Amino acid sequence: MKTIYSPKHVLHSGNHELVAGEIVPAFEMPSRADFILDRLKAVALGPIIDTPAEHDIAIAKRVHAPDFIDFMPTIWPRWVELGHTGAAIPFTWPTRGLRGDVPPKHLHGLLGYYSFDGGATFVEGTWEAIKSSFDVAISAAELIKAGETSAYALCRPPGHHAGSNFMGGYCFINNIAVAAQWFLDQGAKRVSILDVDYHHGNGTQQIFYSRSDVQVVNLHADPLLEYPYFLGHKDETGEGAGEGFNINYPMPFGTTYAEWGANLDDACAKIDAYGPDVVLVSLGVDTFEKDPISKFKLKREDYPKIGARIAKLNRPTLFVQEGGYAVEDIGFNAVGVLTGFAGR
Ligand code: 6XA
Ligand code: ZN
Repeated sequence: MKTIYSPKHVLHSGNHELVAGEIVPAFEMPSRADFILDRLKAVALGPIIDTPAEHDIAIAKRVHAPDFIDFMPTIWPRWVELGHTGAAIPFTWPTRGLRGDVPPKHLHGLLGYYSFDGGATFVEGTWEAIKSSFDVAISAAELIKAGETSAYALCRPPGHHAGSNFMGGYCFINNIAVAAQWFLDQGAKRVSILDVDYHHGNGTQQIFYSRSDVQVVNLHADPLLEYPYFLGHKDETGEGAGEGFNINYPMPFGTTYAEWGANLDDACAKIDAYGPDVVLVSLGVDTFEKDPISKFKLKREDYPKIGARIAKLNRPTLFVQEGGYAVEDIGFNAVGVLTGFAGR
């Protein structure tokens, strides 16, 4: 299996986040990609291409609002113009009782208008890293189009929390949603997205919620207990033409592979029934027992089983990196899924 990666991800670094009242270095940090790369090399999964082709950002506008995409590269220059030196971070959101339909003119207001939380923060190189992550996803999709049966997009920053017109939760462009749309635009009729990250992929769900050409299947921590809190319940099954094409498996804290794997089996049966031309996997490994921000109990030896189960779908498969913050273990877990898929 080939990997696509961009060294430019490192331009998105030094970010902080607010956790339980304390400002701490963001868990989503560059070393995550380094540990994954090290492990990819150690197991010799396949060639690692670190020069993804540049793609037209118009591709991202097929699932994101053009004004949202155009806003992102302006954030850092405008932040600096205001005299700010720290990272750009949203802090006021148009929630219930406020006008969410009028974009403010001031940058601080716009940051809130285009986000759902304060978890997507900008430093000088953030836009370049976002663009490179998008390029990685599309370049990996091109490998599948060219006949590879699988590929791994080592994306950073991740994407599954980003919706059609909002960022949040470390995510800016929804890499997997953009890739799904790209496959359809290239002639695919049906695409399945299987999101195995610990957190519900609210952005991916929102983007495709009323569509039948992309099936979205999410395994995640119950939003009654866990971030992103406001989406990911079982009764969210899609709407209109999309009715029945969104499937959620919320699970309690402490979930082990016995329950999680049973839900994966069920999810895979639903994907089989849908019959997609290609399967896209939002590969988060923050389900790991030692993940610092999560509360599932998957073990290192469980990750190859995930890959092996997905391989049984026997369809072209694109893996797109999402979360996972136990950095010393992230390589074993993420690459474990890929080696399991490859039958070893
Ligand atoms: C915010 C938690 C963000 C979780 C991001 C993530 N306190 N998503 O891993 O998959
Ligand atoms: Zn996550």
